[in-house]
Amino acid sequence: MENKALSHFNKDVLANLSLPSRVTIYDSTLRDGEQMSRVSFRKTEKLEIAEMLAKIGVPQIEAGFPAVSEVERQAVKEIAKLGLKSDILALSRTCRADIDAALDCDVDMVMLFTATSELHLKYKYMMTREEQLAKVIDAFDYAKAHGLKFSFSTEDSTRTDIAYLQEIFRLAVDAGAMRIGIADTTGCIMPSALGVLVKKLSSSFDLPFSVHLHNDFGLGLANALVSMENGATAVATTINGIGERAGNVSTEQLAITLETLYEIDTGIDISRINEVCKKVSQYSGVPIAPNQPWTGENAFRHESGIHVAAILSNPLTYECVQPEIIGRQREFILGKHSGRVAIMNKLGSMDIGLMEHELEKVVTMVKDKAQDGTLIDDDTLLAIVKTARGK
Ligand code: HCA
Repeated sequence: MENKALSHFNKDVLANLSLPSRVTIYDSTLRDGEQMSRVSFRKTEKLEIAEMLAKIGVPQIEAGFPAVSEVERQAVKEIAKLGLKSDILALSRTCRADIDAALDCDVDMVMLFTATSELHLKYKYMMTREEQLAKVIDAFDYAKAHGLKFSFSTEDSTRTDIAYLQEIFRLAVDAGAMRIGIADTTGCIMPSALGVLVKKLSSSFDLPFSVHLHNDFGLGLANALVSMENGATAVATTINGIGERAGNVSTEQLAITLETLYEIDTGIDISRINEVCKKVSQYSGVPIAPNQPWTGENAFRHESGIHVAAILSNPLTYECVQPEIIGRQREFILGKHSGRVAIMNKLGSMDIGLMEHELEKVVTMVKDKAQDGTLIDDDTLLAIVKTARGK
């Protein structure tokens, strides 16, 4: 289906951006998503979610953090054994015990990470930079000695000084990391500042560059986009944006934005992503808000009489992405903002024809009845029609 989402302002700006031809979305629903308070997937649910993600073409799945527990390790192991077409990744701290647990799972890539900010070094690790560098070098040597494919990222990177990030990434690059990246662990960086940071770091090394972002300020998606405009080629996401605290960048929002606004290939079939969102909502117990972009029940619902009349003439008037593109359907709702055209359209779909004076009455009665927020469903409308006809 033709993409009609682009405004001419977007087109003008896109023409001057240097964007990657492909962005790798690595979905962390099963790892950071499950770190959300009260979320705990059963192993069977994890396997099913991984299969669904692979089926819709998510290129990489961060399946878990094997060192967390034996149960976690078994789940990652079984996901890796499924033979899915997505690459399966596992998270690991930069220590031998974690690497051993990840090795045991036989995943496609192990994601080594360590926290680099002074705050984390002093209060979490109680370690100096020199001690940290020695630890990281040992982990890289151990990974290499075991023929491990690994990436390396730094936690709390957005509160770390850039020279230290460059120093530690140099070690990872020299040790043969497949990808390097940063995490905005507390979701505290502004888009414009992140753009500067990503540009400096990604242009310092000839390696794919990833970002893992949190949504504490609601800036996750904006930060993902600005990262990509400045050299990032991989973004961590979670279905429905679930994750620690306010969560992560949502897989569906990023995929739909890249495919429609940026016209960048993600490999993901966005027409089937809604099914995965519903399943993850069911298994995580985290409901999808009615106004959630693209997947919320209101995302393609229209009530205002002005909107409905215009959409009936051309849907683009009030929709930039057509619901069919993401496997959904448009809905017209009758309520207190409804107008003649919307009501006539609804009556037409129910094969009900009215005289002009009857229609006038129905319009007034629909608006009156809906004043307190009551939704006018088919039965209510039929009752109103009967009254208007004097029956
Ligand atoms: C966490 C770690 C992390 C980063 C993981 C990564 C974060 O706090 O659980 O580097 O890929 O947000 O810092 O998810």
